[in-house]
Amino acid sequence: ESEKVYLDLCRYILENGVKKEDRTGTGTISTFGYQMRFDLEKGFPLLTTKRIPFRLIASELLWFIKGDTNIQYLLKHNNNIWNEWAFKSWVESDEYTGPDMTDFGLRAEDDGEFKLLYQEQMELFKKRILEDQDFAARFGELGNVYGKQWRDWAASNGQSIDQLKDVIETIKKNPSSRRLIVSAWNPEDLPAMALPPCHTMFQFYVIEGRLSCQLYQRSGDVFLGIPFNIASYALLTHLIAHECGLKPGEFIHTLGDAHIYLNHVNQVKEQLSRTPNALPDLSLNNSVTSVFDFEMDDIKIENYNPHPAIKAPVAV
Ligand code: DHF
Ligand code: TMP
Repeated sequence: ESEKVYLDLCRYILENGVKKEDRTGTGTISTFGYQMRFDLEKGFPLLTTKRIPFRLIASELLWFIKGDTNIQYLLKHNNNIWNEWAFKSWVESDEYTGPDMTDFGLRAEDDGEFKLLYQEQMELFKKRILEDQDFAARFGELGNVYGKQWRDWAASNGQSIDQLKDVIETIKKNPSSRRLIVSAWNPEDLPAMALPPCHTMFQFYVIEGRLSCQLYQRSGDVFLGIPFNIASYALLTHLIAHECGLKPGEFIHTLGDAHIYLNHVNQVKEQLSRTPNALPDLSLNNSVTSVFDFEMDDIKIENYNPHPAIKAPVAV
């Protein structure tokens, strides 16, 4: 089963990783340069050694595909995975007058009283993003993140480049092309992003009627982020293959700084003690033909039999 390559990555870092300080102050064990291959014909790579909430992955991907960069869309889909990074810019703004939220991620971990205060502010923030359009426009925005770069890259001549649409057109017209690339890494825009893109660029490859995708991810949170990233790019590859009349081939995941946060080590060990089950299947609504028309109800995971979820704090 192809989940083994992920478990091998976890084992590799536990055994060979080196302690490394990081931006969030949490600390990691890290390695540089690692590659995993997933054969998409052998099942959909949604991990079974812990339950992964697939609907969060699907709604995040549809958000990217729509070119949206505001967390309001995610909140409407009950998806909370990007809240902390929008909340951060809110509590650091002049308009915020509530209790001090400096380093809320770290402090919520070791101060129970503060955690309650933080959760209360976060709930108020979410409610306001959903109910107040003007507030959402100013503080739900993550800046020029993935959706913006994929669909509306600002060119120096003032025009906009739809990289995703262009790459799909080229896959159809010229599948042997070696230039099937989408880049989220826009150096000019980095200051205008809540988080510089982790999945920085991806390339497609067509051979014998199969569409493969390789992602270069500059920074990978092996326990929390990577399982989402694997499933997200596997889903994107399926969606594009579906539109182009191709079969899905391989997803190749190439990592730069691959790290396990020090407060995830016990969770990783627990996960490694479990035996993987068969991978699930992906089912797409055949009446939808364009990648740009998919909605949540058109995307289903079947035969998913995971072990229970394992909780871990996300480093902000
Ligand atoms: N920062 C860090 N430090 N690691 C990340 O993985 C990360 N990922 C981001 C943004 N910033 C990040 C976007 N993607 C979760 C998963 C992916 C993700 C953000 C968060 C996460 O917390 N997953 C939980 C379940 C969350 C839920 O059920 O709402 C998990 O257990 O997988
Ligand atoms: P960094 O910008 O300092 O590298 O921090 C980003 C952290 O978020 C890092 O731990 C990697 C993680 N991450 C993922 O693993 N996958 C993702 O999709 C995103 C957005 C972040």
